[in-house]
This record gives sequence, structure tokens and C-alpha cells, in this order.
Amino acid sequence: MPIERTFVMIKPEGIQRCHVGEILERIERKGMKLIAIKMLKCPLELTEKLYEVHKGKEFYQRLIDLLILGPVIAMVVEGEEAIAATRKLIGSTDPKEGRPGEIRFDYCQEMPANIIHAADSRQRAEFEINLFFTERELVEYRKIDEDWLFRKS
Ligand code: FUP
Repeated sequence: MPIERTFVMIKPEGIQRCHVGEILERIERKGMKLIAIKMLKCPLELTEKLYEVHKGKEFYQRLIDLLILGPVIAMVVEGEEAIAATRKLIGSTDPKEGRPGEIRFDYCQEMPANIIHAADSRQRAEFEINLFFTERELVEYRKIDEDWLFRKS
């Protein structure tokens, strides 16, 4: 299975409702490796670039307003088929259409305040990672299960 990098972002309502620890725990539990993470207030220009594909849609303005209101936690996650795996972890765009176990279903009720974002394709992952992080901010290291030093035999 290919090792991929993807972009994941906890939106302001995920932070304001204090779900950061639980969300990170789910990503780690899946075996994904966190290679970059930062908290920031998403500037308007950056938010508009992230969601430029939705410009003109009826929910666009509310989506942007909600995002620039509070802090976000942006991260880069690496792992086997990380793009599809994190999309499965976050679940349906509309929490009402999700299932128990999906982050959006478990922690929120409605769009656009659906607490988390994850890139949905290789092209988007690359674009979004580059939007939020420089190459130097991506930290290379080995998780304990990748490091031969820690393997029993
Ligand atoms: P996703 O990739 O699952 O976040 O979904 P989209 O890119 O389609 O949508 C981006 C955000 O716009 C969602 F997180 C929530 C919001 N949205 C709405 O508010 N109404 C809609 O009908 C579709 C999306």
C-alpha cells in the first residue's frame, strides 16, 4: 500500500468544544504518523484559497465566516493510503449522513460546523499541505513500529 501524506485540519468548533485530544487520538490509533502540526488563526486569504472550489455556493460565506472566527489546528499526516484512511476517519461531509465511529458523526450535528477537514485526493493533499506548511516544517522521523532499533527480532 502506498505511503501518502495528507492535510488534516481541526476547525474552530472542534477546538472550542475541546475535542482536540480525542481527534488526535483517533488519527494516532489508526497508525497514522503526525509529521507537522500547528495552531493558527486562519487568515481570510488562506481560508478563501482552501475553499476556492466552493466560491459562489450558498454555504460559502458561512463556511468562511466560521473558519476565520477561531483558531484551527493544521496538520500533515503520513501513512499507508493516508488520504482515503483519514477521509474514512472523518466521515461524511454532512454529519447527519454519517455513522457512529466517524469523527463528524460522533462530535457534531450539522454543516458547515463539521469540526474537521481532510484533503480528498492526492492533488488536493499536495495543494493544501503547501498552502499551510513549508517543506522545512515537515518533520521526518520513525515511529516506534518503523524503527528496527526497537523491534524485538
Ligand atoms: P468535505 O471535503 O467533506 O469537507 O466537503 P466539501 O469540500 O464538499 O465541503 C467543504 C465544507 O463546506 C464542509 F466541511 C461543510 C461545508 N458544506 C456546507 O456547509 N454545505 C454543503 O452543502 C456542502 C458543504
